[in-house]
Amino acid sequence: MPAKQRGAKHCTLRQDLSLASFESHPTPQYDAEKSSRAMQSRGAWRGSFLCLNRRSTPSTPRTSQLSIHRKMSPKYELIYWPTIPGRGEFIRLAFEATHTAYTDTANASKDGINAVLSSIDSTVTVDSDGNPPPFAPPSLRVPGEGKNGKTLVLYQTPNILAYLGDKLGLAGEDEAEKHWVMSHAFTALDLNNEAHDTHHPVAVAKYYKDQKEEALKKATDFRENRLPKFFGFFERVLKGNEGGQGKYLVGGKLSYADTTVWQVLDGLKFAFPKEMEAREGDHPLLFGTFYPSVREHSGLKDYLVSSRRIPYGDGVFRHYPELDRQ
Ligand SMILES: N[C@@H](CCC(=O)N[C@@H](CS)C(=O)NCC(=O)O)C(=O)O
Repeated sequence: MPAKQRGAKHCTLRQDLSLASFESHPTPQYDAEKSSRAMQSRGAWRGSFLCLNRRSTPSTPRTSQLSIHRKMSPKYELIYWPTIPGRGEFIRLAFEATHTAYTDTANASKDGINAVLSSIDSTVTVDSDGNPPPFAPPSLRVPGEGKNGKTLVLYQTPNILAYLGDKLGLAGEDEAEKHWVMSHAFTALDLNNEAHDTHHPVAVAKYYKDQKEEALKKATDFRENRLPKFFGFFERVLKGNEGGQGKYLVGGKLSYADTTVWQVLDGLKFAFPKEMEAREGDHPLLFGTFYPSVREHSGLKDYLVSSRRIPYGDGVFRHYPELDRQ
């Protein structure tokens, strides 16, 4: 097996495996080529690309559409698993909200996944531009911004968001706001992780069906105790930020805290529709003002109905009816 394919068990994209777990336990037996063939035979690739391109020519790679749409060369390159929104979506939203060109490499072509596999090649200690290796996707490549004008490679979703927040004007108006934005965005990413653990509470690399009993307990606690705590918190933040009029968590303009909280709320609506419907009325600013306002924000509004927005499926946010409110 070529070295660059090792450690990429993540990409088996088995229908029942946890996303965060795609993941962490590289297996010597893993064979990316076999896995890719298996995906194709299951229609996984085909289905995904059809979905991705459902409003455009089926064979047009997503990034080509984006580049044409933006009429400029993307400076930023997102390296993330194809066909799932996952943690890559937090980064896509930052780009889309600011009309920033980017390449979503793994979704741009069938071979794009090789960039993801190379990025987590377990034999690499440092890349040709002097960057240390990413631990896990997503990572961000920024040509010209690394040491001596080489390509900079960043990983960790919160780190990428903080970097882009500064560059794209999504990080608040001053030093204090910058850190408030970080605090709220990272809190939303905690909630994202807890949502993942509802269906994989024991082992990220095992099937949901093999931890269903624990998942039922975990999801019950998540729905009954954790969701109201997080929602109540964000409601308080919105209430306290008078300049934001319920639309923004920090200050009077959109930040990556808003896009990140929004994405988690949206994913939760997919995963726990009954629970969310029952709870929304308790948090009128969060669900009555903030959620629809961010959705309508310039850049996001068009993106959310475009072919670039990848549907939820087997990632962090999964709809298992038995885990929802009964
Ligand atoms: N804290 C990291 C988590 C990264 C992560 O778990 N990535 C998943 C995909 S969303 C993955 O492939 N993980 C592989 C692993 O943890 O071994 C982040 O936010 O970027």
